[in-house]
Amino acid sequence: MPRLIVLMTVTAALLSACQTDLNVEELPFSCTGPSDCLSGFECVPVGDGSELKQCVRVGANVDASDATADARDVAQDAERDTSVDVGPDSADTSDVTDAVDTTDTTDTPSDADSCANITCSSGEQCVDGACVEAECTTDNECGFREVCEDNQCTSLVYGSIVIEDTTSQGALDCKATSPSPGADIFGVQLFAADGTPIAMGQVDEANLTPIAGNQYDDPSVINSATSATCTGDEQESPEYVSLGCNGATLRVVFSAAGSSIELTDGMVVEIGEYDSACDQFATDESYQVYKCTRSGDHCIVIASGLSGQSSVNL
Ligand SMILES: [Ca+2]
Repeated sequence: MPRLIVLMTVTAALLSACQTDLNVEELPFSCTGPSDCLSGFECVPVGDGSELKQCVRVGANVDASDATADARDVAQDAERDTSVDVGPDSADTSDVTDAVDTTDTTDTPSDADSCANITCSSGEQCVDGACVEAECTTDNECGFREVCEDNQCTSLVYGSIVIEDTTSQGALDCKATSPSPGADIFGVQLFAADGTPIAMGQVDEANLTPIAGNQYDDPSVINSATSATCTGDEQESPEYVSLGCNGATLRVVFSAAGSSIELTDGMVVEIGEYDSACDQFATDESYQVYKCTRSGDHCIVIASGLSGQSSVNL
């Protein structure tokens, strides 16, 4: 007896749920003949070449693409029908009520993953189970500061900067005996447009040019910097990274409260370079700065030909 009560309770719950959510207009019911469908509906092939049929409103214009997309739903519904009777049932007055409810004329996608099993041809993308012309297939088809992602033009969101050393190989600073070849970066700091400090930069990626004589080849020293302005301490105990000339790169990100900071127009990045900021020595080293996405996949040059301490507008 307890088992029967449980069964009845589950069945009642299932039927209740079905009656609440069911909308006959939107659910494709499988059928084998006219007698399987409600009054006002007819049993027609789904249109994808299979033997599956479904009940549709008499005279309804069956969309071939919808029929293709819904073929899987028909199969799923058929499977569902074997466990819970949600098909047309003249004894079920709530279903009949839903069947004649024509107020809902919206074409709701039957499945959130309606594109999961659909492969579109080149130049097309799947939207709600149908292949349509893609908005883009390459970045070149998108606007300024946009990229093509998932066939849609998306605005770039910047979240890192790259400092690239552009010191020529023939520069005095790049000789093998130089203890600090290339630009010598001790801190990178982000400021708001009004000059308010926002965050110190942290090294996310470094590709230094290896030079045997480089005594300052640890990029992580930047992560301990508290300012991008020379305070004098650097002279007593120089803590900077020498990039190593000609193409070496350092990518820096900024974060606050554990979240990456988006770099927006108007912000300013201060780049602390040791030789000019702290020593006041003339230097023949140079670098340029890029603004990049957080991952570094997309970058644009925002300042070039820099030497020594620099303020760069983002
Ligand atoms: Ca140097």
